[in-house]
Amino acid sequence: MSIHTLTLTRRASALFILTLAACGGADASKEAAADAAATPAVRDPNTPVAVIAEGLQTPESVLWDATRQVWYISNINGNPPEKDDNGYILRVGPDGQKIDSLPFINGGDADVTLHAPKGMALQGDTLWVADIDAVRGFNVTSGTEIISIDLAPMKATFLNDVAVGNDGAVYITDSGIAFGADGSVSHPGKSRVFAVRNRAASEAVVLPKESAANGITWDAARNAWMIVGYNSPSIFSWVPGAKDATVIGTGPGGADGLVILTDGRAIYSSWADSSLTVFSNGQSSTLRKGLPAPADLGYDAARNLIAVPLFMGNRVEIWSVEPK
Ligand SMILES: [Ca+2]
Ligand SMILES: [Ca+2]
Repeated sequence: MSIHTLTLTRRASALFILTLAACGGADASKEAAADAAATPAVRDPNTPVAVIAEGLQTPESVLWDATRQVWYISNINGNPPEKDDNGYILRVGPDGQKIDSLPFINGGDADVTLHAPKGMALQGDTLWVADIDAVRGFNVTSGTEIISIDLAPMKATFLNDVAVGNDGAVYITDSGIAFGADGSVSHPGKSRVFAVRNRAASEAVVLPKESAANGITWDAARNAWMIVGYNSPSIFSWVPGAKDATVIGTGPGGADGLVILTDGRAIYSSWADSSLTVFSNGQSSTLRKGLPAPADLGYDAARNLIAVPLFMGNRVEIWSVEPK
């Protein structure tokens, strides 16, 4: 299997070169190429900066590692709740370049268990990954599985997003959902957030029934967690230690990935209207549409890039999001 094929879309500079080459021959082409090299390409806001188009099977989450300058992409490979031990995590370079000839972390390997990896978070040299009813820790350099924390005894059914708190704990959402043979969604579990401290899990907060907690991120300005649900239009805030979450706004629903930009705006993906939606000053507004089944977002703050895994399309698009 070919793991990677990369499609870079540098439309502005490429078109410029092609146009001049057609008009002016080889010399003009060389000059244009020199100009393009000297001047950063102007980003077309309606074209992704990069597209990772092959080697992906049901990608759910993308995570940017600023230290190592790589994107991690989790691939469910099959049904999201199925324990088939064939999930995998790929690494690609800053512009989506191939790094690994085989998946970096592969459920197919004898010493790795990985069924349907979803959200990821980095803590030191540990890459935490949500995997149905377990959260697994891998060494981020070697890919070796270090630890697996089983949340099945606490009746987790659909662990989804992972984030590291400023208290050093690892927070994991549980959507609490299950899928029937006909694809119908039921809610046998709670919509909630787990905290893992010193390898011990506890229930941090329970959200409204059937909201299907999904994306979670720390909101430093609010000194609270922000959480969105796949089955709720509500945007939740939870202050650590508080008994309940509160609703701080609404959006289109079907929410999945959630990031907060350096300018303080939150951006989340919505399956309901195939969008990236901005949440700012208590209001949701559409940033970009035309992104079907957009799952858990990656964010490179230094380059103002958001990576969007298109769950049904087996591709990841990296978009430029300029700060305000
Ligand atoms: Ca799988
Ligand atoms: Ca998710």
